[in-house]
Amino acid sequence: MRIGIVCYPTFGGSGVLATELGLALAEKGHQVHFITYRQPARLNIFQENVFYHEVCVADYPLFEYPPYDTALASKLVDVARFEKLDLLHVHYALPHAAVAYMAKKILESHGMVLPVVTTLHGTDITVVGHIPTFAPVVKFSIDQSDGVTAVSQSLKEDTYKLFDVKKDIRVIYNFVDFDRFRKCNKDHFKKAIAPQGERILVHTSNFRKVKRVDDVIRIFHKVREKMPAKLLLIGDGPERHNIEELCRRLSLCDDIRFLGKQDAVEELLCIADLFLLPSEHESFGLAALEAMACEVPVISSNTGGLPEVNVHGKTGFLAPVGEVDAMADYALQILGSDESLERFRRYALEQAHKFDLYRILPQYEAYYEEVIAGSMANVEASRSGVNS
Ligand code: GMT
Repeated sequence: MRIGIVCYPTFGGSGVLATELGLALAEKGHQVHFITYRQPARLNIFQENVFYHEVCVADYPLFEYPPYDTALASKLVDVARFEKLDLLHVHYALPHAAVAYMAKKILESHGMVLPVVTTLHGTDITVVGHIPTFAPVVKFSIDQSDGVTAVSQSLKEDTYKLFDVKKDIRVIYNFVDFDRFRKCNKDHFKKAIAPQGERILVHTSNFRKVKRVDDVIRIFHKVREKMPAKLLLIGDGPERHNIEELCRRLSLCDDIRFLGKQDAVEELLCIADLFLLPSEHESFGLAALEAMACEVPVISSNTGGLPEVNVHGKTGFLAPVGEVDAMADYALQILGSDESLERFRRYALEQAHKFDLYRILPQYEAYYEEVIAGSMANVEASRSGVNS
């Protein structure tokens, strides 16, 4: 199959997932074309069957806002026609689903049918997508997609709640690649970070408000009062400055390392004892799943799709958003003894296996086939309608 993939090429979960999906599809023999404004962060190795098409937005003095959507639509038309794409898979509804719809309509005028699958990732629905500035376009373009998937049951339900969409939404969970995310020996890292054998807590995110990184610091503060511990913060984003200020105010700087954006997150997860994800919204929590694959238990909020990933009392604990005290108590419960930590580690790994790439990938392939068949059937039906 020849598949076009559109995503945000940044370190955000949707871009990571889209890139990993494309690479895995290519490995299975599909031809995959990434169409983005920058090379996706994880598209950093040569792979046969993988092609990259950069979207360039021409500048012009009149443009206060360069028209990226138009540039992307034009690129999609060009790539779809030249590479004879069988299907376009866009990740994150905003603006990708609307742009895909425009490209599809232009291609129809050239006599080409391009089925479009839209994957909803989270904030495109729960945070930014449903504000009045964007909602009518997001709703319309979801309904116009030939196939729509959501990364959790909770996100599917939120989509129906927040938008009056008619489309049947298929849940296909996010996945983890165990070839990459698995327990490994990085004792030299561990010694450098926690020379006295302190417990290591980790948080990864894009440091946006929705991640509540300040709660991460407050949880760590409470844990740190009861046991020697270190905190690794991986990622970067708008809240970074405020978080640094908070660390200083709480005199935690010696025990917290800001590591910035890291390519080899898995190597750091290998030395972690606990992962913290106290987000305000989280449709799935890919970062938590990657931690669990490396046998790291998770303390998270109980929002969105997190309860579908993190199992309370087994793979970690969940608490309502903002309940820092409860989260810290749970953290201490897990970290309190080697025996309890090992038990949580085992369950975390077992649960992560349910989201193994090799279980999820065939679901996408089957769905693509289904959507293509449906589109073809619609074309046949409208042709015979015209002829009859
Ligand atoms: O907010 C982010 O972390 C980025 C965002 C994205 O789309 O890049 O992540 C969303 O998609 C991820 C991949 O499907 C999910 O694992 C995250 O839970 C989701 N984030 C939120 O819902 C806040």
